[in-house]
Amino acid sequence: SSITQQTYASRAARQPNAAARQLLECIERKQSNLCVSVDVTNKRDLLDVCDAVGPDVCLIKTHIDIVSDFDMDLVEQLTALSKKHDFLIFEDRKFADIGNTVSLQYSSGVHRIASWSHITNAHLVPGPGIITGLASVGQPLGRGCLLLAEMSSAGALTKGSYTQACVEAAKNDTTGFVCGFIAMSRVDEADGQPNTAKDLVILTPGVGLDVKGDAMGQQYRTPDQVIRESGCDVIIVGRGVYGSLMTPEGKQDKQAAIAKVREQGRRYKQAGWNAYLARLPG
Ligand code: S5P
Repeated sequence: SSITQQTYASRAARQPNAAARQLLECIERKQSNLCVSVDVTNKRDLLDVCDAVGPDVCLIKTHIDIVSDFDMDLVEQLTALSKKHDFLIFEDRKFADIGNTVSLQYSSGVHRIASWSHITNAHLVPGPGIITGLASVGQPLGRGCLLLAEMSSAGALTKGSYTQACVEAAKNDTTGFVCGFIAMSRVDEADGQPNTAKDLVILTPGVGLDVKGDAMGQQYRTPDQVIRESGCDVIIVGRGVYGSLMTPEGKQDKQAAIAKVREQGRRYKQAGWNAYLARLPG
């Protein structure tokens, strides 16, 4: 049957990739298909948001290169929070170079992403060598990689035969490292046929309940549109959750802002889970 008819638990049981299996198990355990994208530029805010929403998420997504005061202590504290609250970590690095270069970017530099991030992602623009390069680092560590098959922003070029090439690359991947996609729809079943071959998880950004987009091309849909109507697996929410921290009032009264962040986290968690329950067969 279609992946959209199956429970997260049954999919976890047959998931070969360790990171994706842990993610599906965590989703089931916490009844949360919410990933919060914490796109803030200092350590304190990043850790405070993670601590606030931690109980309500399966996954925290980072852009580690925007953190001005980054150091390895941040990674240690983030890892401690992931254990305290039971969530996985997804560094949204969007690798996009030849295999040899991405293997170095993934393992080394100041960020040493592979050492702490359970999941990362890559563009297929350079061809399948990017998977070989990243897998040489990540697969021995039990990490997982998502291919950016579709993007949320207006005018994105990730469509048609490019999207299909990403799907083929994921289905044909022999490293075991590719475990799914960033996509806006159930791309692995785009031909209308159930994907019975290989379970692939679909994580979807561009999710908001209150606004339709931003001034730079971002486009939002609701958790129900993403999970129930489009058959995706995880909602990724950034400003919809942490936004109150960025306002002048939020900067003045951080405690009140963090309380609002926690509240939004609960709201999106509930919306995402309700949409999942609504898509399962009666
Ligand atoms: O197509 C995409 C892919 C990604 S990973 N569109 C996106 O918006 N993202 C990321 O999701 C983006 O980099 C940002 O970190 C997050 C969306 O943030 P929001 O504040 O718009 O919810």
